[in-house]
Amino acid sequence: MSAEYGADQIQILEGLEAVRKRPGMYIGSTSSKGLHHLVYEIVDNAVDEALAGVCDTIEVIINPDNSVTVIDNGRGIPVGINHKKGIPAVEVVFTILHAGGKFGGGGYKVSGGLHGVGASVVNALSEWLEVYIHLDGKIYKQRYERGKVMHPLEVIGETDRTGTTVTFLPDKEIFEETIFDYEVLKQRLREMAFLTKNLKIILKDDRVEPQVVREFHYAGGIKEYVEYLNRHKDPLYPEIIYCEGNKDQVYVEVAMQHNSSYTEGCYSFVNNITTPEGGTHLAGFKNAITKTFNDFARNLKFLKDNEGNLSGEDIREGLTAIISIKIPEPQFEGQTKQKLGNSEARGAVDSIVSEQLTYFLEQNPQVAKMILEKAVLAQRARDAARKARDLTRRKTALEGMSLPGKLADCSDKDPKNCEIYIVEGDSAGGSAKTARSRATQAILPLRGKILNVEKSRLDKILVNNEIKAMITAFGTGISDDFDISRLRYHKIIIMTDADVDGAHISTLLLTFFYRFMPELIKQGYVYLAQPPLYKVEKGKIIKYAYSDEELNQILTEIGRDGNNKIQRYKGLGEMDAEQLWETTMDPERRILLKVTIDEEESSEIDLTFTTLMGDKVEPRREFIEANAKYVRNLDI
Ligand code: 1YM
Repeated sequence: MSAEYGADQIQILEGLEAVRKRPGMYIGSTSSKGLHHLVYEIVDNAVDEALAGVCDTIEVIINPDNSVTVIDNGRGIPVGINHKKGIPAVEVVFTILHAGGKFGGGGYKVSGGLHGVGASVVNALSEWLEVYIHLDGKIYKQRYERGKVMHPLEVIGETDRTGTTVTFLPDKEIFEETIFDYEVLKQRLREMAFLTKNLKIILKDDRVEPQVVREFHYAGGIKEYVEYLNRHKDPLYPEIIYCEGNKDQVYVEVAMQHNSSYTEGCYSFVNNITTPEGGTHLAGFKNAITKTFNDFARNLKFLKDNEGNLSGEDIREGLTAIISIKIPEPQFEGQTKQKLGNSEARGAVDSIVSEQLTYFLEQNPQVAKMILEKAVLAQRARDAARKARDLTRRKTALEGMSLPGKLADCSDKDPKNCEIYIVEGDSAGGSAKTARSRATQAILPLRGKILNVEKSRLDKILVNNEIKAMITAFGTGISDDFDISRLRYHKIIIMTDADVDGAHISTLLLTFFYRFMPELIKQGYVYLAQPPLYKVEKGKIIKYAYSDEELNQILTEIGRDGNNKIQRYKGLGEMDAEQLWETTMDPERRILLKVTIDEEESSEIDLTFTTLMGDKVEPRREFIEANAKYVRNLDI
């Protein structure tokens, strides 16, 4: 071993030591999310091989000890000595921290996203990692522990194939959570497979008997992705519109199809990484479809000469679309670095979509007609909604700000201190009004079920009394008028019975917030109250249990005998005001669940609401059965 090798080793360890000291800087967090990120980093390198056209199958195995194995059939990571560092290239890949992106040119790299820092980071954060390379007829192996090389790269056998296999065990000293979630990996790997036409990704879970195996392989790529996203909806026409092309070094792929719903689901990706905040590629797409459909609307006389253009939103009503581009040097902007900034992407997507969509619509005039008819209806509903809003605005200007009659408001006027409980039913509403702390807690009782916003356009939604009451109470306005700075309460707490009906009402309310006031959820203002399921009494002791496990725990504590009185609460109405305060409303004692949105999974959330609230019964039944264990905790 040369002296230089030793010197390099010291430098290497310092690099990986930095990763171990501040893992969050490299993988975002050390929570479950960061843990799963390790897998994506290794899979990304294999997907790069697929994008280079030299790999068609990737296998991911969760092993019984919670280590993960990733196998590809690409060229194999190079094993020759890297002249700059004096060690095999593969050792460089796993032990030297580089600032994202790989060396060696050519092709598009998946890396370049938020944490595209690669294999060395995974190695640094693993108790151990082993790499096997099948190359030039030989099998090479190297093992590392917490980033340190355990032995020089060695040949351990012969082979007639090429490819790379990596197995790693996440370090328990680093991660709060080291158990992989099969569903989370499944979701992301399926997305990867949709985005990479013809790549076969196999996921195996070896922790369970019998082994669980799923295979994702889509010859149609993003066309099949759109089909999948629309699978519980009614497509407006059978075709998936597809555009593809290259311009200014940007490779563009777009697939889209309208369905009969009123919500838009456009998802954009850059080099296979989701861009929840969009950016230039999404802007180019929106511009292209707005322009193209308005041209058609004029030509086909859907719009009269004296009528204004269809808005982008009208055209995108019910549209499901995937916009996926590949670009050599993506620049990400914005607070979370998830928004594409490259200006050449806007022009490339705009011109490719404009040209190919125009051609498609000329060839399929009946499809053009159906989309335009829907857009015109959307435009009328939007006009009607605006008029209704203007009317209420004028009315409130005349009469002053009049809060809904059912609202029992709090006296404090500083939103930071204030909470509003949205309560199911008048009787529970009554107890809540008695129980509350008047200074800071407002109560808004809702009568019966609120309107299912998934099945209505904005104009219908705005005349619904329960919804109107919420909008005025919150103070924010809705949709285009929405202004979060006018929010009157920084906690919006949904309080419903702990039964199926209660869960349904909560879901209706969450759907409404998610579709029309998403900022409420994104900024963390929405909560679910957790009423207790049981009251246990033994002599003077009274205890409440919020789950079956807790009930068991309490019974063990106080002794299981004939003197225990157990009451199962069926609804909030069964509690008197004092009990409601003690168990569900007292800030010192209550349990609140904060409702959050993971933006990276928004296509799945959309599907959840469609499934729960849409027209089709069968998928809803399947969803509820599959998620029954979550429904009880309202853990949406
Ligand atoms: C299970 C994980 O890492 N596969 C993989 C990685 C590489 C190559 C092939 C590869 C890339 C190139 C040339 C190139 C990597 N090579 C490097 C580096 N699977 C997995 N498969 N030959 C082989 O990009 O030019 C980094 S990753 F830098 F050594 F070339």
